[in-house]
Amino acid sequence: MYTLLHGFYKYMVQKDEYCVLILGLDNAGKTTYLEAAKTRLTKNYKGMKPNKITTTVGLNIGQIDVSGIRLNFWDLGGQSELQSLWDKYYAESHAVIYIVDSSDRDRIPDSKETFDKMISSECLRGVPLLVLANKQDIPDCMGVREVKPIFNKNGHLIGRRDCMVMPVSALTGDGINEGILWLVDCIKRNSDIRPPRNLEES
Ligand code: G3D
Repeated sequence: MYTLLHGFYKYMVQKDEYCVLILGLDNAGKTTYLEAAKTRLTKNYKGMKPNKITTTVGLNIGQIDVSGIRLNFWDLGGQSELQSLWDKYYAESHAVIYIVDSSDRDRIPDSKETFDKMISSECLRGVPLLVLANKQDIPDCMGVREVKPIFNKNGHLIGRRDCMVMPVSALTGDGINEGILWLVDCIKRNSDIRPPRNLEES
């Protein structure tokens, strides 16, 4: 009887767990984005003040429960010497959020080159991709209409995976929920190919 009840309890509280990588050049806003996503989507999470957030060096992690699943975010450092570590995480990931600093036109080619290298990886084949044109609150930044064609250019590298370019401001929080909800749908749809890890709720 105990085994039966325990099995039923496990079934009821079990959550599918997925890993989402947050990538992009240094200063793109990865850490700010993760903090903003946690603040918006986690009950009672107060969040850090923007002036306390420092650029990603190494790895920041965060967890959000949304739409019945658990997302584990890995925000990886974007400095060129740290980019070589990204591919160690590809095989474990279920989705990628790639953050672009839309206010820094000079670094767009660099960001695009890094993006192309990332999506060329076989280990990321078929993984849903959300490209965020961040810092939309800054006047004169590149709008999503300008960013989209640049990052959609190499269709053969993107392949048949779900891919979306969306505007966002990690600082004000505009666009955060929409992006995460879109990604959750894609992750669930792709779960036959990249199945979740099942965990008992802690
Ligand atoms: P990183 O983790 O990708 O390296 P951070 O980037 O999250 O540390 O952000 C780098 C800088 O960009 C920070 O400013 C941060 O406040 C700012 N930033 C991030 N997102 C936005 C945004 O949507 N709008 C604006 N206006 N600024 C943003 P500082 O001054 O601390 O370097």
